[in-house]
Amino acid sequence: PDDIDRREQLTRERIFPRLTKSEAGGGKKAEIFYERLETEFPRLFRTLYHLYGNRYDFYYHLEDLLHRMAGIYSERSPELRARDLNKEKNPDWYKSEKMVGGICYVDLYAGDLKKLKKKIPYFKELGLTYMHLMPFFRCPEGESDGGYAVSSYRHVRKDLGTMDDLEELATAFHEHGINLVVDFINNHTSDRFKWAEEARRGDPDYMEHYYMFPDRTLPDQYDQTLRAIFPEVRHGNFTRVDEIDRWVWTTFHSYQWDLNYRNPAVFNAIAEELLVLANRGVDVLRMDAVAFTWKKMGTDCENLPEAHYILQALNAVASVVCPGLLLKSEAIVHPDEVNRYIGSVECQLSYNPLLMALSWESLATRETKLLAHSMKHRFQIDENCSWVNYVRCHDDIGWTFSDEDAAELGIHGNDHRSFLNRFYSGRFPGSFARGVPFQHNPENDDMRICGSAASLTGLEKGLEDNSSNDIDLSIKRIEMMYGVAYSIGGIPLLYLGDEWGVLNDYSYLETPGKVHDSRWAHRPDLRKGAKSDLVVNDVAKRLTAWFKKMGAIRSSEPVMGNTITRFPDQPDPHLFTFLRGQGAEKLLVIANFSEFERKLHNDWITDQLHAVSYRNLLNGEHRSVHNELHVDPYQILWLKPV
Ligand code: OTU
Repeated sequence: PDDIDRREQLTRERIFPRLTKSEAGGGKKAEIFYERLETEFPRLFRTLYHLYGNRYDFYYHLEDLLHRMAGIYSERSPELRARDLNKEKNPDWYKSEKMVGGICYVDLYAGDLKKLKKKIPYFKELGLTYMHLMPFFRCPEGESDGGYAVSSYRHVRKDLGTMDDLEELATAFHEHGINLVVDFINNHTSDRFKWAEEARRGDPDYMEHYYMFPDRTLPDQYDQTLRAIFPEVRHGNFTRVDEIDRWVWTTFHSYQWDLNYRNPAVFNAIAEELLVLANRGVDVLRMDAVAFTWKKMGTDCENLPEAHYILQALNAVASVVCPGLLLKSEAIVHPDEVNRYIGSVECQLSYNPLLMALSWESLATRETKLLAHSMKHRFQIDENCSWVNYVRCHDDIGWTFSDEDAAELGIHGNDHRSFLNRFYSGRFPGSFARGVPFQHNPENDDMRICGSAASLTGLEKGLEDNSSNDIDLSIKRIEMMYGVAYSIGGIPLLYLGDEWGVLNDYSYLETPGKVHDSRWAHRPDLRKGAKSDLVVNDVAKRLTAWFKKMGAIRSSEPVMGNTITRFPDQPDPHLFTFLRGQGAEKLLVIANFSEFERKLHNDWITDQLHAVSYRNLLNGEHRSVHNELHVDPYQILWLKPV
């Protein structure tokens, strides 16, 4: 056997006898734990060995981790263990057509966790079975990066409720067939997290939980090759901690301290937080900022191999203690890198930032070639994994398409980004968008775009100009873009508020702690629901009906679930088309990204569907293939052979 096999075997022989049945809950319960551990140990050992095998205390930390896993497993409720078993028996559950996602802020959407529970009937009307609640954990008062600076995973922010409320909500969600999705922000903690507080007091063990430097020598060297994530906020990636005379690594804001994963104690501590949280009833953890967890001098410290090992090790840990739990990666980086986080032993789910960005790109150019070309060779992922397809979310839109893909079509990546930024910030002649620039970097003129779906698709401008035609086009753009996300394959994600066509909220400009972060333009207070000042009644009615319809159709069409997606060549430059399924179970989606009526030749449609008549599921229209198919401006068709 090669070296690593032997080391794994020896480690097993040495450590396993030191674990007891009783610490894993005893009896049959413990047996299940140890069976899973037997199966998953090889990959757990290998990933941790890659990360920490050269540390003098590797075996100590490995044993410590296994004890913690057993202990937390012993506390896992019978209900959640039954849920695990059920999901193990139906490993494709998240690929089902029944999966429809929604996201919202607990405070901005409902007020608190208890009130959010009352929204379940509405979620069900929309067909939602996957609810992502934005971070609701304890965080510093004042600025907290919208909750992404966590001060404790064991406490809910006071005004939002308690951990018991969270558990109650999870149980209620489960009773109604809804999976609970929660953020796990493990690249950094807030500077008020217990570990950071101890570090600031000078405790050497906790100082090693973070990257600390006595002076600027190393920080200056690192800074040479690091990207500025929030260049409008500050320069450099390090923050001074006066109390201990140190510089700490802070990729994002100065109050978000990056965790030092070179220290195995950090891995164990984070794994414990993850498992304890999972025991509250979370079904999916959205792994925040996965690209940044490992640092290496001379690199941009993004997407390093060790960042993958960390996720793989966490995946292995979860698969022993709470195998029902899925990890979803949030990697808003180059598409090659996005896809590397996806795998059944890493993250089973991933945001699809490329589909998101290129949908907006096509909407601006009215041409779908970059979208179609990119999807053709990048959409296909591990068959055990699934995309989460979104149009808008709480973050900015970054143009993270591949320059190589663009160049193949004669598009210059950076010039094109600059065009898109001008288009979506409303500075390009004829633009319908009312977006807000985000993190403009004067050094390279880079920026990202904020704004609600409605404002970015022209509703805000249409209302300003009092143009019912423009208002109508905006609604159609929203319907069409979400229509793609709902049908392309994977879990669609509705950013709640978009189903009312909520406009940009400019009140952040008068709010201390928000004024420098234009992402608040698309994070409005939605507690008044469709009666909010940012919502136009008729628009909301039309859009809500559309989302309910899409949810219902999707959930009842197995072809929308666990089937393949293909992107056959298609002649019209304004249409984006794809084909779901195989054999008799097929669906052809045609989306018009332009305000021009398009015609599609029947031969092409027959070639795809192998049928002479078909029905558009979205409006019930039957057609026979004997003349050209007319596609209205911004129309989307879900065509099923009949
Ligand atoms: C994530 O996003 C979150 O989604 C943001 O809301 C947080 O502010 C941030 O992490 C820090 O926790 O910079 O603008 O390239 O784009 O991880 C969004 C990846 C972000 C980053 C992404 C990050």
